[in-house]
Amino acid sequence: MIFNEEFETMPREALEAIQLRRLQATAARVYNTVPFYRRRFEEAGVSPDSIRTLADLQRLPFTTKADLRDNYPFGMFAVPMDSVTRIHASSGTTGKPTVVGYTARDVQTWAELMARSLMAAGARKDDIVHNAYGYGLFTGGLGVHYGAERLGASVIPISGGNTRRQVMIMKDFGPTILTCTPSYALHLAEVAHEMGVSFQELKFKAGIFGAEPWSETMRREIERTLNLKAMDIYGLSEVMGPGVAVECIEAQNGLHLFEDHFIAEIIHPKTGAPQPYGTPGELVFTSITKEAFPVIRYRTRDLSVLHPEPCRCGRTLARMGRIQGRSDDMLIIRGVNVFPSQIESVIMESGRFEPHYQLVVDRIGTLDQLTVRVEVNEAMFSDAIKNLQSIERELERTIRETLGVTTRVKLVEPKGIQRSEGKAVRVIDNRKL
Ligand code: DLL
Repeated sequence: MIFNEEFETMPREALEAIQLRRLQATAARVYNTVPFYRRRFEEAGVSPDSIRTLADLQRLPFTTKADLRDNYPFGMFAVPMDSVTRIHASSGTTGKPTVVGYTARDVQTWAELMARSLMAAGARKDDIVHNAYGYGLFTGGLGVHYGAERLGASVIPISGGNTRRQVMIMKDFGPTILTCTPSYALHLAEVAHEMGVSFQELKFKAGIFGAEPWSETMRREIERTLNLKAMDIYGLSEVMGPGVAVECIEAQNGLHLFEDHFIAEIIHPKTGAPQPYGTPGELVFTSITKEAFPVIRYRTRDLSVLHPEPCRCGRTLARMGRIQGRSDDMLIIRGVNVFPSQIESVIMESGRFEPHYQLVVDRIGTLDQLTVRVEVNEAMFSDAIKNLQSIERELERTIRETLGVTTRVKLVEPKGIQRSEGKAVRVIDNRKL
């Protein structure tokens, strides 16, 4: 490790001392500059100087997506607009997006954290980064872009889409690092294959994939088809964008959280009670260095788990487990709770299907029905047309035996599932219509 070793490998007590100092400064700043936080602190009977230890963080109130929406668009900003140099937004599934702002220093901090992320995932200044995250209001494109520049690497700002052209550029420019969503990585591989381009002849050594849930089996599939090492990267606009946590190339086992900038907690998604290390629950973040848009105990709805043990790469930063799903993504099918990522694992484990699937939820009378649409390859489709049904029943049985949930499996012809250029749409919930 050569980048910011100081923060990434320091003893936890030293790191926690920095966190406390930064937390106290952030709490004082939001109290004095954001009317929403002052009101919330007062309602909870806390003032910034009542924060004496890191444990006092738990006395501060949570912030939710609804709070951000109520203050749309700029009501949560902690600096005047003339200090804001960048605005991003995350598209909500319903209604208005969530709007976030950055000062010039925030943009620098973000670039630094993204440079550290790329570094942890194996990128160096002599690398060429093919950045196929979307540029625009989405934080993926520009987030990775600034980080790659900060690292000193060469960045190809290709953005998402126009996939055949991307393949040509990958072939001609010889990029060594691929950054995009995991679903788009698979689509790139598919189009490359159609064009007669093999990833074996491309120069990629690592891919840094995130912005949507994916499973360990999907990682293996991506590593095999794209002939690279695949690392998971996590972040969200409300907290910064990509670069909140990332896997290291050495261990590929959990995402290192940049705790010198963010304090992470795990809480019980229903009761809000803090959970100890090792117990899964909802991730909550407090930003401790942001100027324009600090967040206090922001409830992400993302489900994960935290581990404090140092990693074999040398980092002492806590690690979060791969995101298991979102608490609002959980499907309850006839009383059984199931996350899309669990179904993905079962589909991929069998090794027979393409890594393209979609879950459709309908209400039939008073009962919810889950249809799992899974794509098969050309060979299987022509070959299996006769016994398609028995394959469907078999997968239904495996899903039922593994997850305890009854589904209907529908095999789909090659290319039958729509490809995404950004975040894949895995769940179609017709109950909400
Ligand atoms: O998706 C930021 C990002 C860009 C992360 C590029 C990684 C790479 P939003 O659009 O605000 O920001 O969406 C944030 O996406 O709350 C998670 O539910 C989901 N998400 C992000 N990264 C992962 C991941 C960006 N590695 C929301 N695994 C988050 C699973 C992820 N889900």
